[in-house]
Amino acid sequence: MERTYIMVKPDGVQRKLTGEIIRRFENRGLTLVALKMLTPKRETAEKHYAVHAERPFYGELVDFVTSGPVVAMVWEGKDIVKITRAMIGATKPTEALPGTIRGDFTADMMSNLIHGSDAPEAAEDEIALWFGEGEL
Ligand code: D4T
Repeated sequence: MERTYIMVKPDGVQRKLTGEIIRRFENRGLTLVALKMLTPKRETAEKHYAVHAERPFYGELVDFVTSGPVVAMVWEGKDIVKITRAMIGATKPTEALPGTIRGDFTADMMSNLIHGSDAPEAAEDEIALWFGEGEL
């Protein structure tokens, strides 16, 4: 079964949207298989966003995601990556449709509440980065 890595970012935790986000995924019938709260280490956040290392927003992005507790989760289901990405909404605020998590709760590109893996292969790498063997 396909798995994905979902993370409620520090702004989502501070705004008390963790329950709302989990509720949406559970209502859809998706399966939560692992969950923990942690304040990310800089090294983990740098690896997670390594694809953006050369982009001008990289430093701010790593600062942001390490600024407080996040809720790290693994969700499972058929086509889970595509389904959760559709429910999360687009990265650009102008393209995040109403009805999506970003489209309903944020209009900011950086403080965008939630991360979801963008491909099954990326999901497996991210799950291995954020969770130890015994945590799954
Ligand atoms: P994440 O990875 O956090 O789930 O977000 P997305 O998958 O939707 O978007 P992304 O990886 O392209 O970007 C990661 C993160 O960086 C912020 N960002 C992105 C930004 O501040 N300025 C930018 O120009 C881009 C492309 C927003 C999300």
